[in-house]
Amino acid sequence: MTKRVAIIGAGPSGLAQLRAFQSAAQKGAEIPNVVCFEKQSDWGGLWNYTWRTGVDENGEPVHCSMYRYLWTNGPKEGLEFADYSFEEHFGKQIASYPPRAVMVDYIEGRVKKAGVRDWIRFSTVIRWVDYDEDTGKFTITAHDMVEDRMYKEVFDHVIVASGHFSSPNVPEYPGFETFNGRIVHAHDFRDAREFAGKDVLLVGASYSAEDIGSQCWKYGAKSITTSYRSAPMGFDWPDNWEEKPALVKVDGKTAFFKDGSTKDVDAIILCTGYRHYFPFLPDDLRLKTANRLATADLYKGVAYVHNPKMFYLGMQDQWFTFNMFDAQAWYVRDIIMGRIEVPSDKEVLLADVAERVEREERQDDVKYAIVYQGDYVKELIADTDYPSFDVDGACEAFFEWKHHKVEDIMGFRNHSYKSVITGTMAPAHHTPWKDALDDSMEAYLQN
Ligand code: FAD
Ligand code: NA0
Repeated sequence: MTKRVAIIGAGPSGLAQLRAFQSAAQKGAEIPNVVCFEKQSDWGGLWNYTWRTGVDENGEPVHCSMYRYLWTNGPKEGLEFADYSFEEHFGKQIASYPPRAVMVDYIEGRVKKAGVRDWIRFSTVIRWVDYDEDTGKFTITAHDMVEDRMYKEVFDHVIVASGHFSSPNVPEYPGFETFNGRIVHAHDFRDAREFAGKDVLLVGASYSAEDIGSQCWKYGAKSITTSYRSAPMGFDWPDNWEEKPALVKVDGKTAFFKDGSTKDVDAIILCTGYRHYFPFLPDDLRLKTANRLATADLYKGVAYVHNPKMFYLGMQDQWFTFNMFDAQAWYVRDIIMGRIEVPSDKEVLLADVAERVEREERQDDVKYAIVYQGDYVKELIADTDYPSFDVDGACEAFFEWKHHKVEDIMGFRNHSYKSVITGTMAPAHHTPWKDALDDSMEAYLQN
């Protein structure tokens, strides 16, 4: 009997999985019956922008953590699909840091070409997944929000591709209850113009703090203060941007920091990261991991060691994104289709995880981390027919990107890099990032 495979989520990871199966079918293989469940009414995952915050039109938590005017924070040359280049999609090479709308168009282009949209049940929330030891099968409970109908279906495999940058980690500080301004988590940040003319405090010292602070700066905030718990970001910030150590408390509009200094602020944006959150999974199937390169409990970073019929995509902290999701999706496809064997001895699976953890912890260095994840991508694609590409070249683009950020944090997006898929150099964008206020696809493609 044909196997049945459930994919939870139609973001970049879930779509990679659909494309992986479709590409095998295109080459003449008999593929399983694949059903993808997506709670939003459209595909794209985090890249599917909505103005909504809190709950969506169905009363479900809003998935989107992206915001207006978001441009990719790393060069597109690090994430390009090996089977679908930017040049194939746009008919020309484009600049290296596209805004969100351009990225959505690119993500969609590949799956439209593959013709997999009708494999997806949109506006359908997975409420629960159970595994039956006797039958060796999973039962999923889905909620069709259009028909308002709950139903169960049985599958041989479940692939969780529900993302892990959607459920916010929201700390509380003394004085928040009586703060005289807006407090919002990065997940609910939408439009930097809201903060024009304001003194803004961002708590956190990672990508969200850096980029949301930069957006607020670009769109006219009066001042930016970022507060770090472990270490400052340390860039050469503009004059009206200051880095402070950990926030201790607020009183009225005044924020107090660990070094005894204070700052009066109008708004606080918590850029304090996200949690791996799977409310639809019981204890025995639920991944519990920190946001790191070597996730807990995933053999080869994808197969759940406590039940290797179940898979997770994209659960790692991410330097590589779309091409890593592809590498994972092709690998998972080949396990499911019997082309790759998962060892039956659980000790072997656990040893694989332990080795990855140990290797990740060997060095605490950005270059090391990039190469580590690049090696992981290489490791997976070596065993499948995913088109091999110059992963070392992609790592080089990341190294240059890091260097360009140190040189000029508000100017790094003006640089261009060479595609590792087509070998062509990206053109310089027509307008420096700090002056480019229009983030539409039409404006971006005018080069
Ligand atoms: P997601 O994109 O999160 O997609 C998961 C999907 O699962 C969603 O569509 C969701 O609706 C669905 N889902 C969740 N729960 C259920 C359920 N119970 N039932 C049914 N469906 C469900 N990466 C880059 O490469 N470049 C960038 O510039 C970049 N910018 C980012 C900016 C922000 C603010 C954030 C938060 C992340 C950014 N990322 C970026 C990283 C991002 O994680 C990946 O690009 C990518 O979106 C991950 O894809 P995914 O499919 O794994 O997860
Ligand atoms: P992210 O920055 O949202 O990126 C997610 C940060 O929060 C760390 O600095 C951490 O400090 C701090 N933090 C956590 N809990 C805290 C607490 N209780 N008090 C104070 N500080 C706290 O999250 P993380 O996890 O990187 O950092 C959390 C993803 O979103 C990334 O993959 C990023 O690439 C993506 N992103 C992309 C873009 C663009 O492309 C923009 C934003 C985000 P510590 O001490 O733990 O280091 C444009």
